[in-house]
Amino acid sequence: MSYDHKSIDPKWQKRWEEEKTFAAVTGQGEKFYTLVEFPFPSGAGLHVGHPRSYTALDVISRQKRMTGKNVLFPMGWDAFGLPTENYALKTGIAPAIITKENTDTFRRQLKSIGFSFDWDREVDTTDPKYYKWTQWMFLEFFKAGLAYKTTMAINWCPKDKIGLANEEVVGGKCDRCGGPVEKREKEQWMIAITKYADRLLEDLKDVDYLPKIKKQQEDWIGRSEGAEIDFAIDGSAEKLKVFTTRPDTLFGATYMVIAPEHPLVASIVSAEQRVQVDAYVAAAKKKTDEDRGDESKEKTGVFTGAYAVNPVNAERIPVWVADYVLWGYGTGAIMAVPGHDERDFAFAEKFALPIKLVVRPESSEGLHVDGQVLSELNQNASSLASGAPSTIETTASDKLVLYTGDGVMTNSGFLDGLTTDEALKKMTSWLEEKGIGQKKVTYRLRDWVFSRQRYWGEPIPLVHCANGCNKEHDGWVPLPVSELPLLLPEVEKYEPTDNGDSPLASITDWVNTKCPQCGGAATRETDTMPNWAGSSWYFLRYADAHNDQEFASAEALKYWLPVDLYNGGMEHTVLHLLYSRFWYKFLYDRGFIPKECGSEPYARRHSHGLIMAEDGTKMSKSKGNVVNPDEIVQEYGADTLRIYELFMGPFEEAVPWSMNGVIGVRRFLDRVAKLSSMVADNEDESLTRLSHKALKKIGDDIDGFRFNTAVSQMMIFVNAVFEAGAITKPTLERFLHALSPFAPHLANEVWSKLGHAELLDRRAWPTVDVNMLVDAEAKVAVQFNGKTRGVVLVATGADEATVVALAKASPEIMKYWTSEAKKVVYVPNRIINIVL
Ligand code: ANZ
Repeated sequence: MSYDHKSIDPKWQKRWEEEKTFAAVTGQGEKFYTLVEFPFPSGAGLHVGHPRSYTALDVISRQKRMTGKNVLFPMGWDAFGLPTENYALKTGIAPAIITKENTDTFRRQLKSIGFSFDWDREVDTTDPKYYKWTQWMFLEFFKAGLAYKTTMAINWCPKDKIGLANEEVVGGKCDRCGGPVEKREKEQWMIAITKYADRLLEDLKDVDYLPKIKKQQEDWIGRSEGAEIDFAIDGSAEKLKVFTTRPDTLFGATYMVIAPEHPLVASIVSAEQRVQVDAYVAAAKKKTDEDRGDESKEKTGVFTGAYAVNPVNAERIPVWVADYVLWGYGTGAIMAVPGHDERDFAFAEKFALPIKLVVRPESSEGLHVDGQVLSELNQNASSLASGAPSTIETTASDKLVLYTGDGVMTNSGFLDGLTTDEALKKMTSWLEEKGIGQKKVTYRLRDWVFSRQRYWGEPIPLVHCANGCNKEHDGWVPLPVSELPLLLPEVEKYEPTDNGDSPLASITDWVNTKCPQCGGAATRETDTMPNWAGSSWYFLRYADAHNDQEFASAEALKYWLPVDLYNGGMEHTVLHLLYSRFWYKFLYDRGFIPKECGSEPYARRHSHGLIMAEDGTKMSKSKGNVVNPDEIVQEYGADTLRIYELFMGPFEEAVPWSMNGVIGVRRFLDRVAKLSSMVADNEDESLTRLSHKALKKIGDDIDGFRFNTAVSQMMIFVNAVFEAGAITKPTLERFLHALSPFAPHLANEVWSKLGHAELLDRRAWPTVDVNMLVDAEAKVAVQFNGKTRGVVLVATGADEATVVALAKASPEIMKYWTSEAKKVVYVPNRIINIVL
């Protein structure tokens, strides 16, 4: 058979579609829910990166079906988003029209690759039938008190007069016009995800995520235990509150730093320092948090002219403003301990502030330092405090100045001699007793900024009542559920307004409405939701995609949730994963997700590596090095693309595209197509064995995400068939089963050539004959006193006596058998050692 993919591919795709081969039926048998991140349907069409994840989970889904599982493997569109809106801005074409065109293209492309999606469950976040529920969920957040409005700084491009999402700010510049981006204060809807911080952290123990993914979630939540301490300001009634993870080092605090945005800056600054401080604060406003947190940049700062009083020793210490302290973390102010903190150390060195040592490495005697002892100290330090970064550095005068590890307290009054751990506890209780501080847990995680001043998002279904209904919510009144979905009105222009409000704000007859509570005048909220909203719950909708009474029925959720396996890019393992876990937990708490589903949405999360261009750089439109999957499918066939994407390298690693690799895979499939003409009544027994071994390995490799080695096992098998020259029908059929999740079109075609009318996809995964996994013959090394002197060929599992007899029959071996055996050690099928 020659491999004519142009007729084979559509033939089987049509059959799958007609027979609804991959429809998942709720409630039938044992379920398995495989999920891939649904794409944003961009104008560029499908990228070869998409099929990497989709093919992998398609293979798993197809194989699970063959093992009897009822598999849900759905697809949909994350279709709200900036690229579509920006295109609409440029062309004036409505985003809904652009989206329709783009999703049609994506659907056609995905179908041409033969993915076993259940297309009847397709979802689209921009479909009013879908976003009705996104809006409904927002109102649940609102009713639960988790959605609130506050003034926040947004990224503002003064040239385009447009609010920018964080993704649109690249290196402090507007991604659209390249001009500088400023911060602008605006009222924003927020969602209180921080209320769930502890649970989002703790429940990670119940899920099976790649360790690096768990770590990213943990780091993003960033739980820190420490204390808040109040410092008096000399000559002022104001108090300066700091957050520290090291209250034990309080005796070593030699200056304070407050963030430029801190409200105390204005009130404590001295007359002499005011001009300098104001200029510094203005400059800091222009920097991004990333720039400010960048450890490699030189520290900057200004003295405020004010002094704080250290509560443990009443020392007056200067208060500085510096942008390495971030507003929005802790209290936005720190006590600086340059002897034990790297950033404080760098700052103190630059501004010649005093550095005081209050912790010394536990094991070093006599800490009077000279160059000699210091080098030993350095060694001690790095071997101290397992895992903790520890450094000891010197100034030009060779004075010990920076030590970041744990140790023993010194120069610290009532803490002297205690270990770091003991001192932490003692200092914290001392502060609590005196009423100047307390234990405090801080998180890096911030509440979720949920407003966008953009058009192409879900409208927020709230109105502001002019009569002041709903006082406890500042006059914000939710629309009744019967008025959902609140449709996105059509506009003429997609530009935000001059003051940064969304384009919806200029549609007065939409904005002006009636209060659902009192019937009086009211105005609609004109902000829309972020892209993250619709993607926070799409996996729930797949369970029951056409339900118009609920977002999904309890019955469907109970059956399908949690997702058994979720795969996506590492770029989404922080925000999307965190938002959707939070969203799910919230719905779960409100009783909208049955208890049986568990409190985590994804039982297992995996991730794939990026596909790079042939030269190892990122594929990008501007560089013209993007590979179009359509071309591969047309020229080499869908199965070539599928197998190539899995064969190109280990699934988790970034790998460059290679056209030679594609051609190599096509050649392999050409050989597969010829197998049906090699069928004979007999075959070499080793080929039968190899087919079982291959089946076993391919099954194991699928489970372990080692798709590339599964493919190479198939190649080994096909080569062996060509070498043998003949294959029996049962052996070929066994191989076709194992091939079918990877190359379903060709596998079905060859299968049908063997006379089968039934789809291969409906067949059971074959059982491995374990007896076939061992070779019929084994080579046993014959050793005398541990030295190998020869080899005998035995039937697998032969006993010691047989091996000894065979050895004795060999004159070559008998040359070394020079005396009576004292002892014989036999490892079946491998070694016999004769001790003389
Ligand atoms: C004194 C101290 C001494 C500190 C020492 C560290 C080491 P994590 O672990 O990341 O939570 N800090 C507190 N608020 C800050 C802010 N808004 N901007 C920048 N830095 C801030 O870090 C907590 C530590 O980071 C705190 O503990 C504080 O410095 C600093 F030997 O206080 B530490």
